[in-house]
Amino acid sequence: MIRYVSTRTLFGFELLLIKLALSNKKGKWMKLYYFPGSPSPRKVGIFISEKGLEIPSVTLNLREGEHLTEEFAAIHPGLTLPVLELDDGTCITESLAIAHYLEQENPSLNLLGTDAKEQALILMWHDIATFEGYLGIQEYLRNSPEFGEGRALPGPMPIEQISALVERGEKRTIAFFDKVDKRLSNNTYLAIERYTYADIVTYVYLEFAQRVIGKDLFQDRKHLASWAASISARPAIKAIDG
Ligand SMILES: N[C@@H](CCC(=O)N[C@@H](CS)C(=O)NCC(=O)O)C(=O)O
Repeated sequence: MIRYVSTRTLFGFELLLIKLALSNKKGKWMKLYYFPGSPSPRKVGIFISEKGLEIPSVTLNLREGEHLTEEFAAIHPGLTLPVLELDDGTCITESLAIAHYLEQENPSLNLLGTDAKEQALILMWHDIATFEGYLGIQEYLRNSPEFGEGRALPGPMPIEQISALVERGEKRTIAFFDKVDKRLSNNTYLAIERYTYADIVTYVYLEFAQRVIGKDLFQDRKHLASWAASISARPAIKAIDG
């Protein structure tokens, strides 16, 4: 049983505090280690906002290196965000695993599929977006001189940059924009006929990629552009963007 409540509940905040107090037997509360400016934690932030959940969070500014500490390494030796720490101290990393856990515990507003076919299609588009979109833009960003040396991959091990991956990363990313535009030319949403986690993930990657590359990559892709406009107008996304 998850000990938090919908922000839409009138007495939600009081209830949240009572439940958190009850859950604090071992001095631990569920919390999300988070940074809104990076794609992986942002996906989970939107997922939580869509579900109307209130989960205490600890923000670690990745750009300032606030996650590169022994204290955070004790929570997650992989040194990445997001991390969901449960009341019993269990730490769940990997955004899809966190989303899966939260969906199981909070099934209303289904975002990961209600049957085998829906679930498979959502996971399929999740993986396409991650391997083609996310890894493409990470290749571009993390091998660019501005990113700094030795951080070409996240994690504790220093990995040197390979400058040729900047161009390859950009190509992969642009190809992903084209793929999404094509898919949306005869589908309203990416995976199935309604908004799902696949749309959240893809939207976060594309919007991030556009900012990183510094060009308007939406405007000439009209299907993608109108889908992105409808996603960005969602109250849950506006709520976390402030
Ligand atoms: N597979 C992980 C990826 C987590 C990840 O790489 N997060 C990035 C932010 S998008 C990070 O924490 N980077 C830390 C760093 O670059 O040092 C997930 O889906 O959550």
